[in-house]
Amino acid sequence: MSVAPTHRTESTLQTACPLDCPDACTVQVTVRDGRITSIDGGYDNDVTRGYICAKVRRFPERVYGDARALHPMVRSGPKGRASFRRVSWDEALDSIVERIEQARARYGSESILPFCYGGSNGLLTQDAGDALFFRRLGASRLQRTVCAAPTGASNMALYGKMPSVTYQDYPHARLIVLWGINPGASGIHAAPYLKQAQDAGSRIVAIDPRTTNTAKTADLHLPVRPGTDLALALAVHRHLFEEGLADTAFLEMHATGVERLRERAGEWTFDRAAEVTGVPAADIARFAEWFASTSPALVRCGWGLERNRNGGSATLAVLALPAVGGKFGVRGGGYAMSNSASWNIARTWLTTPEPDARTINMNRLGRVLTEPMEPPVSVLFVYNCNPAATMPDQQRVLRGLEREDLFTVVFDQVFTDTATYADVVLPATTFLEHYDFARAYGPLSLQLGRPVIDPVGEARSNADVFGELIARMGMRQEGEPEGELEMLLRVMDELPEPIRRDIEAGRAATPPWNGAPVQFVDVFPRTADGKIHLFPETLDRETPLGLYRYQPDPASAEYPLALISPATERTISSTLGELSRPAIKLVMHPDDASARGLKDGDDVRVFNERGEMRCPLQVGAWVRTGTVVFPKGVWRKQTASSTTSNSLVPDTLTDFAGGACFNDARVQVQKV
Ligand SMILES: Nc1nc2c(c(=O)[nH]1)N[C@H]1C(S)=C(S)[C@@H](COP(=O)(O)OP(=O)(O)OC[C@H]3O[C@@H](n4cnc5c(=O)[nH]c(N)nc54)[C@H](O)[C@@H]3O)O[C@H]1N2
Ligand SMILES: Nc1nc2c(c(=O)[nH]1)N[C@H]1C(S)=C(S)[C@@H](COP(=O)(O)OP(=O)(O)OC[C@H]3O[C@@H](n4cnc5c(=O)[nH]c(N)nc54)[C@H](O)[C@@H]3O)O[C@H]1N2
Ligand SMILES: [Mo]
Repeated sequence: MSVAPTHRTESTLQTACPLDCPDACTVQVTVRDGRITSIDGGYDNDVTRGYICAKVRRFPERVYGDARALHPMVRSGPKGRASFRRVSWDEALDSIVERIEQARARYGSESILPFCYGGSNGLLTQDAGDALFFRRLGASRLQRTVCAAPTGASNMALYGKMPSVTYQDYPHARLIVLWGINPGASGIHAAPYLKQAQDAGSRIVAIDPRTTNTAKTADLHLPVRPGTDLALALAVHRHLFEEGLADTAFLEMHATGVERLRERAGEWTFDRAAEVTGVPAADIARFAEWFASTSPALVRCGWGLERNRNGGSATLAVLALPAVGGKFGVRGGGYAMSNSASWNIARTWLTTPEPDARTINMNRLGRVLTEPMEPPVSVLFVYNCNPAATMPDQQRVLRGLEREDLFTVVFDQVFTDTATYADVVLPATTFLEHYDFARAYGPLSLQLGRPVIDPVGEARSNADVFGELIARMGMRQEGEPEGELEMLLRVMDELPEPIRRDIEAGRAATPPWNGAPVQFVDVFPRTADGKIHLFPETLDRETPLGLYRYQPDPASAEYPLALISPATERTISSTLGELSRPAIKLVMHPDDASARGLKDGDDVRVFNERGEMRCPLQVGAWVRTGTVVFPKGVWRKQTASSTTSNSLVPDTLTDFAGGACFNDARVQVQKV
């Protein structure tokens, strides 16, 4: 199907960005003679307002860059050396089907492991044909826990993931708590709303070990030690309960587990929290007093606080604050968390039950591939994901990918670090070459993304490729959509009427409540009994020490520094990591640097018992002492050691929900 104008012409076409970001921008793409020349923000979207982030403005460099996967390839040399020969789609898919059949015959279907996560948030590119294919095969089920597992489980247990406050309502708040989130990089369209709020007299509190640009402009910055947010949140709860500031009338009507939470918060005086978090007790007290006395107050919970051993209880305690403080029921009050589950978009053909299969936690990929397992994983099918760069315990992951007896398929747009280890590489279209539905999770919107150019090379979309694999394996069932266009039409058919009309008219559709629901006015907890569960018993049973119990810092005398790896404006996870950029540096506080005789610009070795990474050092006071920073999403080619921060990250799991503990890496740093 050709979509691009074939005559010599220039046109500006509108589509939507489906990358894993809360904003889901409307974008305008200029296409000249069938080639993209530029991409920028669209205007048909109140939140995008004509601008987009710098990284997506560079997206044409990905579409036409040297790293682009243009044709199917099969391995022609030793594993991990990136030597490939070009083959036809037929040959590539035949070899995949053959290896899948062999694996099933020899070990059973559970020896096949699909591996996917954040490549695309669209409704056609994930959890669609891919889910049908792997479920029907009876493949192992992937627990997709690398991100948002603790925040998601907390939001679900407390509130049944009730829709939360959207960007548009931030200006109504009089106190905004930015907890472990850096909107300046990870969702830039929140910025104007935050500024508007501050201009209207709202206070902003930033809780982050780094002095980000957002923290710099905040009225109060609490630079907590990584992994200690639980102590801080419980100290605020204690203050509310002890000082008679908890909204007991509201809690009595709407919440369960109040006493259990109150009891576990009991030991967390401001002094004790100060000791653990490294934040002065007076600042904690100021925060607690502001929170208690201000309405509307909004807790904007991010993801930075979940990526550690206390991530479950910490996000639970943080998200519970608006309930205990009685902050619901007014516009701008309550909490803001991912809104991706806010509206039920049916994809009915996907819900047919399939046979059960074992589950595998993706954060343990290295172990899964290298330790004995019954049956072993013998086919790994990677798509929408770059695990060699993004999963914990990188060295172990790489050792697993090196296994000669492992058959690895990598279906991607570019030759990622993971593709280096592939047996078959399948070229994928980008969002500028296929249809998809982009769902925002900061604001609430749904848009149809359309191809603005023909597929580059022989790239094909997920929907088409998984559709074809289903057909080739003889697993197609009557009446289900096959391939991208049929799936697109089916989703459209199943959309509720007003939303569908907006989408057909090319607009960003907002769900009910005009896209800005007020919690406890327009929306209520979606838990089974409609209550808020402040002490979810099932999570308590799952948690080794029990809920709300602080697990101490894993630092040792040998490895005293906490290494965190936040999002940057350069990449989205590791997507766009192939593009050129200045040398990537480890950031360290001046006191920590001088204690080690290090100075700005030194080449350093960052190491622990798991591995090491070499890179230049940047000395700066915008990170707290005891903490060092190296960005997430870095590709191996970008460091002197061909390893990234993930080589130092343990594959331990969060206290509940099996999340990744990226920020529990503890390291030492030396001059090379
Ligand atoms: N530009 C850009 N945008 C992105 C992404 C990207 O890679 N690049 N990624 C997307 C994805 S997948 C996600 S999940 C979101 C993530 O978006 P954010 O929630 O903003 O996630 P992070 O960057 O992981 O962490 C946010 C902040 O938490 C701080 N932090 C680290 N550890 C702790 C801690 O223990 N406690 C507290 N309070 N703060 C801590 C970090 O210093 C960082 O400034 O952004 C999405 N948007
Ligand atoms: N050290 C450290 N590591 C981290 C984190 C951290 O905080 N610290 N954070 C983590 C977080 S928040 C997340 S969400 C994960 C994300 O980790 P991943 O899921 O690995 O996400 P990406 O790195 O964005 O890789 C997605 C890949 O999907 C491809 N892709 C995009 N669209 C399509 C498509 O339509 N079809 C196909 N077949 N492929 C497509 C992209 O080209 C890209 O290579 O990383 C985690 N890694
Ligand atoms: Mo993420």
